[in-house]
Amino acid sequence: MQAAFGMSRSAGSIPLFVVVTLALLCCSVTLAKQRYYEFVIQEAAVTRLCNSRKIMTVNGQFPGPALEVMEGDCLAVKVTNKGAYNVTVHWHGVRQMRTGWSDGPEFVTQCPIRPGESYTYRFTVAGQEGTLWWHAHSSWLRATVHGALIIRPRAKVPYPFNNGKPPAREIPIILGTNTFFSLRSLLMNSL
Ligand SMILES: [Cu+2]
Repeated sequence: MQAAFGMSRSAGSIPLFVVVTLALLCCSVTLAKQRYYEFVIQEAAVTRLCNSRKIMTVNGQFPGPALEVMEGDCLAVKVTNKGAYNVTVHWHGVRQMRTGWSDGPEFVTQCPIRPGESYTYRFTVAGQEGTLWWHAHSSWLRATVHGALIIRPRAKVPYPFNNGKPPAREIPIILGTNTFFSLRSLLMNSL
């Protein structure tokens, strides 16, 4: 033991604990993925029940894009605001471990993203599996700026239901309210 310790401290050699730590780090890095997304907040024409109107969207989609990740993944989401209003994005239900500045409530953990500007949210989904959602955390914008965040178990980890097997079929369902009028004008008129 002493000899091994003595060897590890000799010039040019690497201490054993450093090798073990690096090996463990490499393992966790290979299991977890870095995932990058771009959200462009922009107005887009959307048709529902034969009625078209312009609403704020992410990438022109309503609901916005569903993000599919695995537990342990690191996410980076660059949000660019091409709309006319301040906005932030909240990752509903995600435990922000030491990344509170990526949680999203405007004026609580960050200043809003102003029109023409962008902000990159960086966080890890750790110790969580299931379907959450993300949404604008800015007044009426949350009514149309939202989407699913699907967190699957990491490779070789059983699902927490269905005897550990993946479900035969998945259909993300997002409940929302469709209006035929401008939510912004409704809000402005009610103040
Ligand atoms: Cu929320």
